[in-house]
Amino acid sequence: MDKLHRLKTWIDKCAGLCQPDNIVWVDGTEKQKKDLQQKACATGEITALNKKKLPGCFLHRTAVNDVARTEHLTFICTKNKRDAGPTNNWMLPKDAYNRASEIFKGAMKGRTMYVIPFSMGPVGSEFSKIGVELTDSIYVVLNMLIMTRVGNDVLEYLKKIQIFTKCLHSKAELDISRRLILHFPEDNAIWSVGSGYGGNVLLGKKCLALRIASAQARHEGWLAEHMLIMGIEEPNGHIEYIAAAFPSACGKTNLAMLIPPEGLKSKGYRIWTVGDDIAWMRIDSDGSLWAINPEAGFFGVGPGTNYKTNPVMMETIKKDTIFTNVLLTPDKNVWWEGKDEAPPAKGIDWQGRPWKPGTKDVSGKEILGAHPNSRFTAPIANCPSASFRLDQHHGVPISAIIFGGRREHLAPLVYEAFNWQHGVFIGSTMASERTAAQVGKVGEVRRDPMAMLPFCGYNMADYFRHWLNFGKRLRKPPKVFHVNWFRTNNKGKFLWPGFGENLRILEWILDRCNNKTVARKTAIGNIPFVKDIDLTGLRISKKEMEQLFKINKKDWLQETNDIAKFFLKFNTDLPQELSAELKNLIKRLKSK
Ligand code: GTP
Ligand code: SPV
Ligand code: MN
Repeated sequence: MDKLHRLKTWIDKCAGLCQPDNIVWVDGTEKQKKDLQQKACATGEITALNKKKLPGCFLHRTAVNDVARTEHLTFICTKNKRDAGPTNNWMLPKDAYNRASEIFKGAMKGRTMYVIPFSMGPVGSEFSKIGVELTDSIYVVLNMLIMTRVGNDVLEYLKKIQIFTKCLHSKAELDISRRLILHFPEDNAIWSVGSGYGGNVLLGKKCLALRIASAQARHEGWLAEHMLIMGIEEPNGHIEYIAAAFPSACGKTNLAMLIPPEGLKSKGYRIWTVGDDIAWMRIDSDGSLWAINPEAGFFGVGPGTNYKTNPVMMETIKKDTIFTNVLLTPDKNVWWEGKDEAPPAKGIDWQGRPWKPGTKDVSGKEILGAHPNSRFTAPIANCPSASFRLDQHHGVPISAIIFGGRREHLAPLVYEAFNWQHGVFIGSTMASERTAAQVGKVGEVRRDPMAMLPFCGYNMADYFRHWLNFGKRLRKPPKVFHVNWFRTNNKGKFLWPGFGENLRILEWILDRCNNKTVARKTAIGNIPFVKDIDLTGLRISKKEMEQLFKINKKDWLQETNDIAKFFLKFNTDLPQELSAELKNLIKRLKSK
């Protein structure tokens, strides 16, 4: 019996629907990768960049209306609507398959269907999951080769376990009115059609590793989270690992590879990057929390990335990187707003049009060279701070969980939850100003529990319950914190310098985890005494530090109204522990 029989039957069925001219299996070899790069260059799907300055690098431009995740076209398809919950778009599986089949039908005529067997996590690890993506986009193949572990060893492992997520993708006509991103947790399947943008089409990432995996994790007793993982090593060799959830484009990548600031250099810290976007976390036999990064690459935001904000990433993307929707310079280099060097005198913008600095559109607004959500795809192996434990099957032990978001005025620089349950409450009430990573109005505050609003593959009330129960199974739950790097003064300027300087806050967080420092209890949680934050070498006034930690009770009471409104969505499904936490918060805010 052919041990790949199930896989091949499914491929045949999908080929019958999409009608590709031929089918090519992706084997993960360098030779095949080079051939595909050449082929995609020949059709203009990608452009080879300057071989001296950016060896092995390419540029791709997406369609103009296909530059970010389209959450309104993303669905969780379950038999019962309740299982998708009030925060997800829902479709009946039967209807979803029918609607998408109409678009998939014959969509690959004249094209090749690529079969990509991939592993999220080290091949063969208990933590890992296998997927197979079928796609008609070489861009997707080349990205998946960077972002996941692809190749014949995956197929060999699949022969043993026989379980995989069925991922079907076609660009079809790249028509936004015929675009659907569908998740079938009950069938372990994903169908994505009509898009060519990262989060919509690299199906191992948000679709599998978060939406499908979160639903699996609930049943299997683990957590699939939108979190970075990093290690902080002290000179004595001791490494503490933390996991942090910030919404899209709120600083995960930057934190995961920070460079210690000048003033803390003498302390000799070294940072290890384990992951910048997704964490899969389990309770091990020792009763503590262990995490792996299921990905093998970064899909990072270009604009704002430079040698000052993120030198480690600048080193990482020097070779073997795919750039999407950035500006192309005449010498076949790339540029984006906020890169180190001044804009080139001329170039080709992200839409493929001639561009000069200061070019304005008809309404007089400046035209950007790179799209605000332009990205690069680079292998973790290129990263100078890549953790030596990336391929270890058990991952790393987690000491602290950090939530965070962009809040101009409300949230202090850092505060600590009183306990696990309060920590889950803090995570469940997170909110952030919207960024360019998703289609919608930038800047608008939206509630984004655990940074998972767009990525939770099941009813979020059940997700909160899962988090609450999870803590009870941990022998010593990690401490939970909330950070806000984005508070501004009355002139709209960031109060906190951020980036590498954030290590000063991580230092306090770890001191709290190791009972090395005391904190000040406030209505919202424990906050630092300013003297306990090492500010050596940082020019920040006492007044600014006070502003960063100011808790405005009136604003917070206003916030509790918004939280109550959000909780109402879940009706009686909301765990009673969370409404109790809200009540207590209001009581604390109203006292004194
Ligand atoms: P996704 O890939 O969308 O999940 O984003 P991310 O959470 O990894 O965000 P990333 O690190 O790419 O940062 C997004 C934007 O926030 C960039 O423009 C950064 O320059 C900016 N940023 C990151 N960290 C800080 C910080 O500490 N302070 C300030 N002010 N900006 C920051
Ligand atoms: C995000 O938006 O959170 C990303 C980019 O990490 S994407 O893969 O497009 O979702
Ligand atoms: Mn992300």
